[in-house]
Amino acid sequence: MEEILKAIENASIEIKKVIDKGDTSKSENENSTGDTQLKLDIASDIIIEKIFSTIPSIKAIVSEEQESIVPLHDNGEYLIAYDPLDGSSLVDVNLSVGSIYGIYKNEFNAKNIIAAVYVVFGPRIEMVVAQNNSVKMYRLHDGEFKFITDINLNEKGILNATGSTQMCWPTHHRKLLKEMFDDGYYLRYSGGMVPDLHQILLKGGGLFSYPGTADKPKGKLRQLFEVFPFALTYEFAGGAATDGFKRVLEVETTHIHDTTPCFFGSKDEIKRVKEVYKEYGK
Ligand code: P6P
Repeated sequence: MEEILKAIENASIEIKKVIDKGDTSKSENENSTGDTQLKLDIASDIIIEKIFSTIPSIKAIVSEEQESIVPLHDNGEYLIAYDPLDGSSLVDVNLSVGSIYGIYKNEFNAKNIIAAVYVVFGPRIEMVVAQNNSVKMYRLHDGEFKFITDINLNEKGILNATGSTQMCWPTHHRKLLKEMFDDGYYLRYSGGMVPDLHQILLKGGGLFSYPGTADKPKGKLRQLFEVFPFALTYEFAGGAATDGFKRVLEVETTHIHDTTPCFFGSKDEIKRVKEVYKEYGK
């Protein structure tokens, strides 16, 4: 694992240089989910794949930016699914973006995820590592990632990050969110999954939701390289993650680009989500 973490550190330093160069124009291509790829997405993906290909312990990788599984080393122990630069279109308006990595053993599915890493490219570059039931944050300083703090969520928080658009929310989802705002929660949503979830972790808790919606009944966020890594991180930080009904880490994967409705948060907020969704059925 250490060599994988080092590789992610090195890739992040290279990705930062690409972000600073600032070519945020669109490429001619679309990724497998139909998103138009920015040159930033492709450049970040190339950096990560190149570095991972030098690590014998990595058996195969899955990237948001590539259609299929990429085999690397037959005798490798780890499988890595990653989103090289999530929310990359936010670079255009100078908002924070991030990379997300799910580290799996044997198979790309929820029950086989063993660790997660995300990197936030914001005013500072911070890497968060979830493994062995702990969540640790490191910050890039003078070319080195230095340990800053362990991250733990409170039982209940005060932030509410509300994904998608109100017109697409199911009625019961709208009711849930309105009741939370009436209880004094603060809306904190940038449209970047990594900074939005990072903020809730660092500010002690709350709820991030991206439900099944009228336009995306199975949600928008991808299981292997967005949802499962953050679900593991939130659980290791003392919180929880659900699809509205069960642990998100019990969701079945049938295709490497599958999505799922997802809610991440402190235990109290996730309990509240499940109560509302149970009452309304779907
Ligand atoms: P919406 C960015 O495109 C992304 O994949 C995540 O980073 C983010 O949480 C979500 O989409 C935002 O989606 O529909 O709320 O704009």
